[in-house]
Amino acid sequence: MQTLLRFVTAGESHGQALVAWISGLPAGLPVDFDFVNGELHRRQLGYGRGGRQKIEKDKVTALAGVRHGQTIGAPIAVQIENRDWANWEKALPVEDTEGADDAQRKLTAPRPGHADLAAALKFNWHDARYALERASARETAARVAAGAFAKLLLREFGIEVLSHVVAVGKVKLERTASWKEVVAICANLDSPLRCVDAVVEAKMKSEVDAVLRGGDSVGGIFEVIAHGVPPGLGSHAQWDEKLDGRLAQAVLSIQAVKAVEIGGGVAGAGAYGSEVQDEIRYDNAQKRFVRPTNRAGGLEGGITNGEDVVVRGYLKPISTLRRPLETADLVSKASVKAAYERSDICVVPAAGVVGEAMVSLTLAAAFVEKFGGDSLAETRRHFEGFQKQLDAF
Ligand code: EPS
Repeated sequence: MQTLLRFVTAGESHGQALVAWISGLPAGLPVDFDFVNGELHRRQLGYGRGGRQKIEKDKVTALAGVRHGQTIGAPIAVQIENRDWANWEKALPVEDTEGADDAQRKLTAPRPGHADLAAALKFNWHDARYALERASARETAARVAAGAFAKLLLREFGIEVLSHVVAVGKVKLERTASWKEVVAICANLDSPLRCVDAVVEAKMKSEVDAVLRGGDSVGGIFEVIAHGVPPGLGSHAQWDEKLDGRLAQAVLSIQAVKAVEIGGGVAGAGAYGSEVQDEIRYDNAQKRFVRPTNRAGGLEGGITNGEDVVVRGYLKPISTLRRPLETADLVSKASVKAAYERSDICVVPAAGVVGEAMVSLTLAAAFVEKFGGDSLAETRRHFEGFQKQLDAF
């Protein structure tokens, strides 16, 4: 479905820069660049990341759509410089200059699990370089920049979106995390894996160490929680308006995510109806319908129900391995070992920050659909009108 709030990204992992274009935000939204850059910084953290993060210091430059520190209702364009470009300019020149072929770092041993082979076949390249450049998770920096703008809008209306790490490999947090715990762990930038339980986090760290020693990689699960979401976002009326489906697509589109879960969706499939549905009560003080449990993850019928929206992303281990798997060469077709340059070992905390961005962009799109308004003041009037309607329900 075509939404008013849209975003796209451009940029390759070792190109000049990443770019994000965001359209559809109301005018008059204050833009806190420290917040946007803080989000980019959070994405660069996490135990088990590779050497690239020592090179990059992600920061946005606004190219369009922001004047005097606020949105002006025009499309926003932001750029994040790739510091590593300096080391790649010769290998990946924009123009096909003389001698460029010699410097080209061709990659003909596709990594199983990466886009290398599928994209080489699709575009008829006998070199996986272009494919990996764009398929690389470096692109997610641009998503986080776009997501930060979505977060800025949501925050104006009391909605906060954060994430924590539920599992790294076989080490799993076996209980639910409260919103308060998630807020605290996100505020602690020194936390190695953003897990709310220090004992479990220590075990996760050991898991990353063991995987590093073995030349392997490890996946895991992150959980994104959106707190303060009003009821009524998304719609049951049409398949592509259902917000759970839209969130699933947004989170599944993140590099290495192979499954998405809303609330207790996976466990629910093996339980009885009476164990899964969340009972409804009316809280007279708050003048709101509430639920003592939130197994639905804040969504019923594809519509937010006023509880926290809870979305989990399941990541496979990343596909670049220091001890590579067998593959077939794109040119000779001979059996060879897959390519290895340098890589991360565990990206679950970083993927969680990307998950926050994707959930925020999806919620912000649904928010703009419901409340509309060309200026923030107009959006606020519509929002407050709906709050009055809820109070009088
Ligand atoms: C990635 C490979 C690595 C990661 C990269 C994702 O980059 P490089 O090949 O430069 O070492 O670090 O992630 C990022 C650069 C990032 O900022 O997240 C890949 O192949 O997907």
